Amino acid sequence: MGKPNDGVPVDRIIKVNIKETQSGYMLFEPDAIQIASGSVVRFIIINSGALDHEFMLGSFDEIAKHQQWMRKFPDMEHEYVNSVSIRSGEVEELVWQFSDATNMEFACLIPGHREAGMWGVIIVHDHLAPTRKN
Ligand SMILES: [Cu+2]
Repeated sequence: MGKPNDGVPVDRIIKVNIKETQSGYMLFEPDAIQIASGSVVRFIIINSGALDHEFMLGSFDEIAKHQQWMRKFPDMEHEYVNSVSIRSGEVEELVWQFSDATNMEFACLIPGHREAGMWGVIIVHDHLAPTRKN
């Protein structure tokens, strides 16, 4: 899975844009990202929407569990090392060191947002060079 950056240099910067469509979808662009195992990635998350959003990284299981929890306690303040909040019009960063090859998810777990499209997949590969560009 991985962990927050512990000071090692970043291998790659990935920009993720958040947008809301007129038909009610809320989307991450891109929504599928391939990453080399062992690499350190700085995600730059740009909230182009009118609402505040979140970017949370985790296994599919972790994201599903956290989504249940957010439904029960929608107003609870929370802070996690694998999550960042991005207010409308703002830009935030999350640095993550990926470990082994696996599939992960990123999502916004504000109630209703993941259902409106705010999720994507991260495929962590062994065979990608760490410096590979998009
Ligand atoms: Cu959201």
